[in-house]
Amino acid sequence: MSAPSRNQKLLAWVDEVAQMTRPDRIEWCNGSPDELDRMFDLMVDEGLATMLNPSKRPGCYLFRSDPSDVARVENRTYIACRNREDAGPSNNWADPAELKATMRELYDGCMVGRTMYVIPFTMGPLGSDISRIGVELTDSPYVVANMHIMTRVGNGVIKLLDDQADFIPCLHSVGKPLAAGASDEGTWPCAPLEDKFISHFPEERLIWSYGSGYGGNALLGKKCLALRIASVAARDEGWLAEHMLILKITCPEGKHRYVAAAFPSACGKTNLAMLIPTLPGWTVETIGDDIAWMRFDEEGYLHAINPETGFFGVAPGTSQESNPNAMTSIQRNTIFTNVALTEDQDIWWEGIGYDPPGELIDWQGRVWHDGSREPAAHPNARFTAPATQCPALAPEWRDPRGVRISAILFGGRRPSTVPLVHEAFDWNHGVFMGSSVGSEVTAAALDLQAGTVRRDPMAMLPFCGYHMGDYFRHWIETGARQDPAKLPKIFYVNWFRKDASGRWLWPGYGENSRVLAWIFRRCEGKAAARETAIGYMPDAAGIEAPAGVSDADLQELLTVDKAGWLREVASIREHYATFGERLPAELQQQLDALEQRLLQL
Ligand code: GTP
Ligand code: SPV
Ligand code: MN
Repeated sequence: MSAPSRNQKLLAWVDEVAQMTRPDRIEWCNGSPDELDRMFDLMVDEGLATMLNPSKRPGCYLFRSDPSDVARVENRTYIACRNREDAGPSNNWADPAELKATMRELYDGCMVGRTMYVIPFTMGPLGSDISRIGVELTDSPYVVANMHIMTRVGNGVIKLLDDQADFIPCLHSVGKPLAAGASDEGTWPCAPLEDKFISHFPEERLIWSYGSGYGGNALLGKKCLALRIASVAARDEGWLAEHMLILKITCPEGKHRYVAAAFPSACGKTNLAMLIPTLPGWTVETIGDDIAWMRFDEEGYLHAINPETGFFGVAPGTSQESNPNAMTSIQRNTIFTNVALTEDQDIWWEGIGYDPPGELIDWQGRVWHDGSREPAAHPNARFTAPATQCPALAPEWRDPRGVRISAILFGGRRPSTVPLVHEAFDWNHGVFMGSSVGSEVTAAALDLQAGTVRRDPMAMLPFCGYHMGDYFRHWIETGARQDPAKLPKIFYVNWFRKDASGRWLWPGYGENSRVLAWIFRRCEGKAAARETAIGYMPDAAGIEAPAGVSDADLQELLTVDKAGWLREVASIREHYATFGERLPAELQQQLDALEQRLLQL
């Protein structure tokens, strides 16, 4: 097929990569439904995909990946910039020239026996000045299919490229060349762990990924472009690229506001974005569930877009009870990866809300019975579903101007200390809150001491493409340029409090609407708050308690635990020390001032 583009930079790059990787053929993607069907047919033929029961899940396919290729690989993820210091303490650094030399050897002939797909895509609505164009070259039809759902692929982008629009080159290979005439024959193609590289060259706005076919490692528009590369562009250009959901909330009187929220991976963004309020008269609609690109407009208000067009959501735990909107979203046209298969060709996972209907095939293709020791679905099994299938999707989700953000929420899993909700005194105090976000881990999870907190500033620890100290400074400076009266209010929420016996103090999910309502009223200047050492907080009367939450529980959820917070201060001090001189003095001052306020209690 001749190349359907006149973009010289693009043509030259495709040519150069083809000479290095030597695919059998090159195919330009147009984003059409036919193309998507063809990818699925191809993968069904090769035994990589299973078509699910068309009367239960029309247009749905199941994939089982390799056990070495089930999640992002943070220790194989690199930020390759000239100076090591610019990558900061939270990133793996590599010298760009050395990393390229290593990877060129791996890429040499890596697409032999395969097709190289050229995927032109945009992150963000076509023609929005916040949007970015990327082109992914990949030898994985699974990636093509996922990119179809998660991004805007096709002819509209090709047109923009014809006018010589700039683009971010994203090179991807599964790292498994095929012998002449061979096919994958049911084996998920990828390279061994030590050959996997997820590499970013932020100074040239370039992405090179090798050896993994899964999720954020391979769908390069998502974490690689829309967060790691975009965070660097945002710093240089004065905007924000964040790991945040965006939701629309409407109060009983009919007024609406938009809220963005950053929680670490698997800490409830998809759930909050699709929440169904238990509080009568309130509604929540979805704009996005993972990434927000935000920019101040000429009037000084912060606007956000969701650069994606789909949800790549955690499957286990998703049920009619916990997230009905997600369950509806995945009814059709959805890719399932590493979930279990039922006898009637439907999906099943732990926490889906009903018992397995008979014998299953687990995520590794083995027969599985109820009571088997290992989970049937991988804990990071995911669905890829089009956003348009979400019943709660707000119509303005694709508005190129974005939506005006009234409030920014930070949060994580904190069984103790951090109250249900508190509000920052001002922007810099809010940046301080975001910079200190942490999530509690178990000994099993990360080989850390149980009960310790892994700090994940603004939920961006694995996704910030430069020095985190500079990132904090960027947040401070971005706010400082604006009229403080127009800045969004910043809140710190925690749905994960437990009492001494390990019982949840707060039921979460739809009941979180009670906290959103207080936040909404604060934005209107209507809700009362008391000033505490850690920020503004509601009185018990400010939050309507849900069933099962006693007065004493609510009291505990809304109390400042002085001893706990003094330990928190010490822990944040250690966290801050890792950033050295690049930690903004403003944040050190925030921490010192917090300590002083606590000591006066
Ligand atoms: P990524 O897609 O990895 O970025 O994560 P995410 O933040 O979208 O995670 P997701 O919404 O899939 O998180 C799901 C996990 O959070 C599940 O274990 C849920 O049970 C849990 N969760 C979500 N909301 C709540 C809540 O309000 N309370 C409690 N206790 N758990 C919650
Ligand atoms: C996350 O880990 O935060 C995700 C999943 O959203 S992935 O796209 O694989 O990074
Ligand atoms: Mn995420």
